[in-house]
Amino acid sequence: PSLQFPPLVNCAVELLDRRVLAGDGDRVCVRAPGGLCWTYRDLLGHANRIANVLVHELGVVPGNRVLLRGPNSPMLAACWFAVMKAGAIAVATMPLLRAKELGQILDKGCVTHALCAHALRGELDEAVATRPSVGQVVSFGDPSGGGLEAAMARQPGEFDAVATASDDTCILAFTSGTTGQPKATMHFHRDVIAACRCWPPHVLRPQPDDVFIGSPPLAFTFGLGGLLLFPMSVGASTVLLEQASPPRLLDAIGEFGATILFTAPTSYRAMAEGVRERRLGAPMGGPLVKCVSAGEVLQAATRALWKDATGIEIIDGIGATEMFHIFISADAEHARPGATGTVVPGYRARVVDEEGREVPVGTVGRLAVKGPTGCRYLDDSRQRNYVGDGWNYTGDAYSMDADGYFHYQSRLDDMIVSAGYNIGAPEVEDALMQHPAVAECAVIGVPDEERGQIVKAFVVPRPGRGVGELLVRELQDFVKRTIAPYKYPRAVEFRDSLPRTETGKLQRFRLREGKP
Ligand code: 3UK
Repeated sequence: PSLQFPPLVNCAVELLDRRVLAGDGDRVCVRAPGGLCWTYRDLLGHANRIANVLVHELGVVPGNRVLLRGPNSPMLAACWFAVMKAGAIAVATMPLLRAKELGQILDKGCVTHALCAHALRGELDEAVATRPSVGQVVSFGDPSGGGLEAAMARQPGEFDAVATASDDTCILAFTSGTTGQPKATMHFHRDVIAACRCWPPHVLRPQPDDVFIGSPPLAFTFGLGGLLLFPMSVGASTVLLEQASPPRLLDAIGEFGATILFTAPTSYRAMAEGVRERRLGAPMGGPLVKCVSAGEVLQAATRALWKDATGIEIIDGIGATEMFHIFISADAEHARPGATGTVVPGYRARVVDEEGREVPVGTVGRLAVKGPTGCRYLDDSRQRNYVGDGWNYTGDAYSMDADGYFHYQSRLDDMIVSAGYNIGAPEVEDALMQHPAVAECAVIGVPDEERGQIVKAFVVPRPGRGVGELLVRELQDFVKRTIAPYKYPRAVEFRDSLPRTETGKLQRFRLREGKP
């Protein structure tokens, strides 16, 4: 697929209007629990009405930043397409954000308008109260009527999309923040289309009759691509769930006959317990064919657990908000346990040292990536620090093997240095996960006078496992037998749960700060 774009491109027209014009208007596009089912023509009509509300009732002009807020739902998807068609810029926010964080986003993003699910108004209203620059906040899904739906009823279902330039910004994506500081990245109309033409056709290879489902929020580019743009790019359908906890997701896969699943490693681990009896995987006669994991390292133990329970080999992929979506990945046939995969066609990737020079095969260094979708930070100082010569320097330590497979080591700031040894936290976690008493675990370096740092493990035991000194010693011996002995955790603490972001990422900084 071409990565060259004409000067004028509107991504909503490419993905939605053209699909209806091409005769796919009656195909099912979006479904949700409760029986809601929209065809491509329905979604286009709703998006057009919302675009008319934005432009004719709220005074949105091209380039305005419109905040979007809601759990995953067909209405949120319609709002997203409306913002695109109006030539405005979508600033989508994670559902769990509080007033303080929303305030930072409103300020940084220079937001002027907001479309917000009724149930999530509280925190937004609090943030907007002290910010007169945000002119209009309109609710959808208000059970007492009114709001966006009432305004839509006054508007026609046709709207001529604004003729945006292919390199007009259409998305301000805020990173989910494993370090606590949200960063904003910009994406253009052409980036949205480029993302649909790189990883999906080369690795996922979806078909028009596929049914997509998953947990990542549409406010996270992993979810926006996986659960909205990629299914629509082939005329497939998607299921948008307001609640996608592991048990609900399992129920919904069966209920909707989902064939392609997107979620994070922690969710695969949690679902592996309940999935076996349901026989959801195609190798066991169920509907599910492809399972995608991203957002965090996929441990070999998690891959094996899921394969054992469903018969399905997970498709791992590393992506980033900065790059919009996945740029290193492997399909099920090419998956190698312990490796994320090879570079996705359209991208280039290499491992470099501190001076930006490529390091030899097998050497650990910083992952650098270049491609059609990244990276433009909203603020210049970040851009200077992270991007050079078109290369995007990620925060990840990787090595590349002779076959071009990239092996994740750790986040650069998570590398533990103990008595002169470099130890990647995920490697120790992977070893611990193979022990039957361990449900979840996290490893950090803690200061130590003698060794500089020592390896400390936080372990969530499986239900019914007694914890104590005996298990500590057993886990330590187990790690020593599984990987190089000097990597074993000298300290072990048991926990009921681990701190994670809304996107399933472990927040190691919280463990380092000693926060629960
Ligand atoms: C980590 C992974 C190991 C890695 C994302 C797919 O996660 C996404 O974006 P974020 O900006 O975070 C990026 C960082 O997350 N990571 C992501 N995937 C993997 N580490 N293996 C993986 N498979 O540290 C990376 O730098 O929140 C993922 C698509 C779109 C995305 N935005």
